[in-house]
Amino acid sequence: MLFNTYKPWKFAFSQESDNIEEAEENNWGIIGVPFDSTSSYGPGSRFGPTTVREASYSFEKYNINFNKDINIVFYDFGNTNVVYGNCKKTLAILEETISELIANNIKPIVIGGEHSISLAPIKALAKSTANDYNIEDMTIIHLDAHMDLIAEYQGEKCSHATVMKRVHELNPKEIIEIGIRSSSREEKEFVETQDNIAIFTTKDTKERFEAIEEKIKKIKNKDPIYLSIDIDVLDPLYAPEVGNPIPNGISPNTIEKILEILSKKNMTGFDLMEVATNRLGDSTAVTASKIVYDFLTLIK
Ligand SMILES: [Mn+2]
Repeated sequence: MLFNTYKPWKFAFSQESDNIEEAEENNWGIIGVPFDSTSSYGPGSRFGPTTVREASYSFEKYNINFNKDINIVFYDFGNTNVVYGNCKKTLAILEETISELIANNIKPIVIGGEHSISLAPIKALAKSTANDYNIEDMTIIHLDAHMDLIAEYQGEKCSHATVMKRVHELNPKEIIEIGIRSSSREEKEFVETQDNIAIFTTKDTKERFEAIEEKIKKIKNKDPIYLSIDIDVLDPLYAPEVGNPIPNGISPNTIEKILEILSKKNMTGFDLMEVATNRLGDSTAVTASKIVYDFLTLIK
């Protein structure tokens, strides 16, 4: 690349080359998924990968909040093809792409797109033989206003509202949901019958954060963790442009604290979903981009 030029379709500070054959192993790779076909309220998360990446160019190499430079080697491999209107086909394409990443020893960071697509990277990690673990060892940390644990939504199994139910069917060690403040009775009753789903409400994040900290710290250091963030976990004041905004959410400060705890753990994958704006510089896109930037600053 020439001096004084930049590529706003690639995340800032990512490597120049995105040739997977030349990529260094044990690093992270960004994949965007511009899919929003099952969105039930606010559409537009197909623009998330573009607006989140573009917003990354307003951050410094030095991250003052953590007194750290962003010095990790990571790649931005662009967006996957999607099949609009077809959740299953889109997930199949993404799973194949993520499997290729994992086979090259690169851990996925997926930028959505709607939340249904989280299933594909988790499935790919679960199936991979390149890993020295299986899904029964994996904890999913899920930050969201919603549980996403409904069996079917509008008759569809493949939906943004059902994604954690599908993940749960893969039999992970545990799903820890944080920031919850919206649930159907069906979901709440389902959770009560399961011993590998822990729910921390938005109120819990404010009144007993130490319980969340303790819960995450209890995960063995060698055990893999996948982090899935639906940006609607934040209060709509910070992130108004989301598929399903719910008032009285958490603050970016809480996410910073959770990222700091997680950075000391064995992170195996990360996704950030549901940024639904097509406006460059929109506060939701900037806030989401900052979360990806903080993750990359903190992660080993
Ligand atoms: Mn949600």
